[in-house]
Amino acid sequence: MDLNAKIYVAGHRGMVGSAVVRRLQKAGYQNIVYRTSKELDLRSTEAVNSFFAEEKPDYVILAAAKVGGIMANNTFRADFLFENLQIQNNVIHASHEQAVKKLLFLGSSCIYPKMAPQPIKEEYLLTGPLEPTNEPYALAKIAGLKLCEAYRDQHGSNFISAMPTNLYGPGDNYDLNNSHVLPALLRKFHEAKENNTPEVEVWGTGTPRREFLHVDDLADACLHLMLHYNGRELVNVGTGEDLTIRELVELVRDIVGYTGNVRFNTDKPDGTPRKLLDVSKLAKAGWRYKTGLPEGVRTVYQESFQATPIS
Ligand code: GFB
Repeated sequence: MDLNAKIYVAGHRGMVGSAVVRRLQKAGYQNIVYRTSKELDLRSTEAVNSFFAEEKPDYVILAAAKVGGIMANNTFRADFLFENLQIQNNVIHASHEQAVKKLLFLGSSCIYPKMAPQPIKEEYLLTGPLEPTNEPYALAKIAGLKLCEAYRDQHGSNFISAMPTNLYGPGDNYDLNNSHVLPALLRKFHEAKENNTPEVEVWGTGTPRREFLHVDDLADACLHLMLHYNGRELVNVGTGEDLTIRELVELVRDIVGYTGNVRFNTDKPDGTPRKLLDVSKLAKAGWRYKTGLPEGVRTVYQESFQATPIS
């Protein structure tokens, strides 16, 4: 990928896409193209085809998706399945039509079976039933990575797929109904501290385990894969370390400095009990994460709540 190559980053305004753009710019890439969703509706086949015919990107990083936390996934089930299928079908097919040299498709660790052995190796895909709260999203992502494999098999396309673990970082979604757990906890504890609220509600039992990766590390891994990985098999991207939601709650509470009570609302879903990724494949390809969770959460808290408060 030479520094003048034209790289299309789909989803450049999202947390992942914006981190990818920052990482590419830092590496000196000069010719990054992107469109806002107003300028280009990725759910429209016609619009995507005209965009690709006009721009003819050399490389594509597909970071556009409809995403959200456990509640959003479980509530907007049709949207998560349908819109993600539309976006990825359009972008992957147009990349094939325009002979894109290489495409990176981004999935999620929720593609693996709910009861997969831990840590989860890439080969455990499709060996058991999915976690029901995010089955529609997971099915869309499985279809996406299989589409990449199929274009490779049928046409020799260099389309690769990476499966990141739970992500956090700048530009995260802090809407309490739709967000993931980490931004939700930051916001809940921050507001409770500001308002002297005696108790904060946390969802589920606190026993599920989750792994968290700073999005800048994911962006670094994406560049690494674009430069060094051309395999058919998907690649897990994570830290290889996890903690319970209860431990995460303690960590975030300490960083924010909230001293009130925490109540676990067990009427809310827990989701999958554990989804720790086996990251040895990526380690063999020469990549490791840099930002530890306490450091990452501290930075995000400072940047998102103390420098420019979330409104
Ligand atoms: O991050 P999260 O929404 O998604 O929830 P998943 C992780 C865990 O945190 C669950 C608990 O056990 C939640 O019950 N939790 C506790 C909370 N308090 C809260 C809270 O205030 N907000 C939220 N959101 N959770 C998503 C999938 O699963 O992860 C997607 O639905 C995707 O498909 C994404 O894979 C990475 O880790 O359960």
